[in-house]
Amino acid sequence: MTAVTTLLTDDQTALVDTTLDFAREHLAPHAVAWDQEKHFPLDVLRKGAGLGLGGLYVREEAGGSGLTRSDGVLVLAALATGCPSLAGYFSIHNMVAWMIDRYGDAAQRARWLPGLCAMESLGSYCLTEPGAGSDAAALRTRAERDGDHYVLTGVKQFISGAGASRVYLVMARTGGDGPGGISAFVVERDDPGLSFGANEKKMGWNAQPTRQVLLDGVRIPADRRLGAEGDGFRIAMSGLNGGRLGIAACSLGGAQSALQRSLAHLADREAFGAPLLDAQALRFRLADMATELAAARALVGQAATALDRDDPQAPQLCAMAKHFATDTGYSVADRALQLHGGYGYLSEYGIEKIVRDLRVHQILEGTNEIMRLIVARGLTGA
Ligand code: FAD
Ligand code: 2MC
Repeated sequence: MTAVTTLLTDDQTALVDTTLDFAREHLAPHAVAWDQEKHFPLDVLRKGAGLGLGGLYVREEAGGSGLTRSDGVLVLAALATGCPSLAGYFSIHNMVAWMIDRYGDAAQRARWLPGLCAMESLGSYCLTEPGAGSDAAALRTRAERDGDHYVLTGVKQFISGAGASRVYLVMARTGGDGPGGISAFVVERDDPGLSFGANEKKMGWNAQPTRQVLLDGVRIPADRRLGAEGDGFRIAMSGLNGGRLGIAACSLGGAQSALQRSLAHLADREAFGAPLLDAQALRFRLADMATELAAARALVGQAATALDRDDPQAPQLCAMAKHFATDTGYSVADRALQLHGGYGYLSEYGIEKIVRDLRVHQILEGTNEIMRLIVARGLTGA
């Protein structure tokens, strides 16, 4: 069985193989050190951009790779076999680039997309606030219109890539309460009034920074608004549909790597006079892990197809896939740690890092409780 999926077209196989090579050569050998040193490897991101990883879903005429979501999830899963944390950042960056391509006008696309596709500029997605996480439509950052400008004031919490990124896609309130009062803006790192909190100390995802983004009267021209006033929440949510699939794919790749390491370890490790791989209880556990991953992969693929077809059920399917694949990924990685015995608990084996990295996938881009809420609303219509 291939590392990431089965039943691929020839083009998809080539895409996956190229990305697996990149992950094997440029991510995997350094993943443990990046985690320990909290190093965000900008040079490696740019190398990835050389393969088209900076604009996965951006149209080709704007410098992107023009991939479908079905192809994109394969790429992100392959990347995550090398480092789920860095793959997770690639996913977020690509969510921002896609939103600008999808909702930006020609001038906005020309201004930001070349740099984003080359990863000379990195992107950050700024929705969450200290007082508004799951209930994102309760956000309080304000964007006050002042002639040809907006003035943004507020605090964004837990922003991936913050400080390193140049392009900040910020959701802010231009109108009244609720989702309809929210608009989307691009703030640039050099805009006066923008600053960042400390790099948060985290359980995992240490190969990328997470900081507060502080907006203190940031004055930007009105042409930095993406879409119409009041469209910001819908734009933010439509970005998250694809983003959630990206995170789901990163769980698949991280867990696949943990499974493969377990196979190698059990084949190598002897106890009671035979390789551990001969123990039927452990073989059954490996079979369960592989089966559950295959089921998760199928659901992610189905949701990606729905998004590619603009199916009205795509948001629900993306939520199902995110919830199912990230729960499965974490559970598979945790079982892989157990199969490694004490060695699984040592940093140098890289397994405990995968467990820590995959844990947050159950929380970010909408917690798995919120994913259930979205699915249930789809079922009940309310
Ligand atoms: P809360 O909303 O306070 O939720 C607390 C608990 O209550 C959770 O278990 C939640 O599921 C549960 N809960 C809440 N409401 C309900 C309900 N109605 N029914 C059932 N259960 C409920 N955000 C960004 O905008 N950009 C980023 O780049 C970004 N990166 C992140 C990186 C990291 C490492 C982390 C940890 C977070 C990141 N986030 C980012 C924020 C992330 O999206 C939020 O943490 C997440 O959406 C949950 O919000 P919260 O932390 O405020 O939890
Ligand atoms: N796709 C498309 N449109 C959507 C959508 C989706 N997934 N979800 C909501 N909308 C639309 C919805 O159709 C409605 O549109 P209209 O006004 O045309 O009717 C509008 O958005 C408002 O939606 P709701 O009425 O459902 O809003 P509500 O406030 O009740 O609930 C909820 C929205 C809970 C689904 C949303 O707040 C949510 O997803 N919360 C989780 C927050 C989250 O995912 N944060 C992630 C931050 S990013 C991150 O973590 C990173 C690591 C980058």
